[in-house]
Amino acid sequence: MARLAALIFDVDGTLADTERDGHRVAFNRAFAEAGLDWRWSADRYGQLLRVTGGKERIRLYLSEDWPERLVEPDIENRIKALHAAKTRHYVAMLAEGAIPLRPGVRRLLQEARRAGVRLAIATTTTPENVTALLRANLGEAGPDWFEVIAAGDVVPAKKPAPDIFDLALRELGLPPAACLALEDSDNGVRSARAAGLAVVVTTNAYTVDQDFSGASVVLDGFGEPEAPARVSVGPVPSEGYVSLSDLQAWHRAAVSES
Ligand code: XBP
Ligand code: MG
Repeated sequence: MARLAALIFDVDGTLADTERDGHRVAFNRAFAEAGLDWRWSADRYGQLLRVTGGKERIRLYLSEDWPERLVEPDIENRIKALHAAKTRHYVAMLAEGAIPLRPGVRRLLQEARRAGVRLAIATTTTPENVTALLRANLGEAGPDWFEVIAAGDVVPAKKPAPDIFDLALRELGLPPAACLALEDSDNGVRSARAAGLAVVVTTNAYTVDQDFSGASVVLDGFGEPEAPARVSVGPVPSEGYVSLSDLQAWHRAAVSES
């Protein structure tokens, strides 16, 4: 039976609640800076989250709200420039400490490190966003906690395609049965499952009503001793909050079922 050798974390929505008060705000700042009167409300942003990737999200917005702009000859360069400005704003927000890790994340990462369970990241977001989030919350060496950081445009297709999890597995040198994915969204679950991984989901306000078919366990967060997690699919964590031993047990059950 495969032992749990590595945890592969999604970033946005899983490690931290980055979307509504992070990425969305940074997009709006980039739009305003470029003199555009585009503004994404929290609700509109929720609709646009159905595609992963910031450049892809701008394209989706244009196709729905400004279709005539999508056919302008230099539109791809404009999208790239807007996205680069958005990354600059987002990284600056992180450096100011605007976005904390979700409850239980730091505790679980520390537990895994102590137990020799390897850590990896598989995310759609831009690599500098990941390192900025980890530095702001775990200190300068935060990114080094993760042996593999698979992020952004380095693969041909973003989630829900399996490519980014496939890349993380290749770089870890592990088969999917030796790993567990931690995700927050339907696109993330589909991506991880297509890569052959068992998945545990921690939902957030944007994803709570999504279809997580294929996930082993769905909870509202990892929880902490003083703030237990609520489970909607699968077993209840043994202490009320998710510990490494729960993840190991859930991984064992998922692998033996498959
Ligand atoms: C999150 C995303 C990303 C971020 C924006 O995916 O969809 O697009 O919203 O990041 P995941 P960029 O949860 O899989 O990390 O603007 O840097 O693309
Ligand atoms: Mg996510």
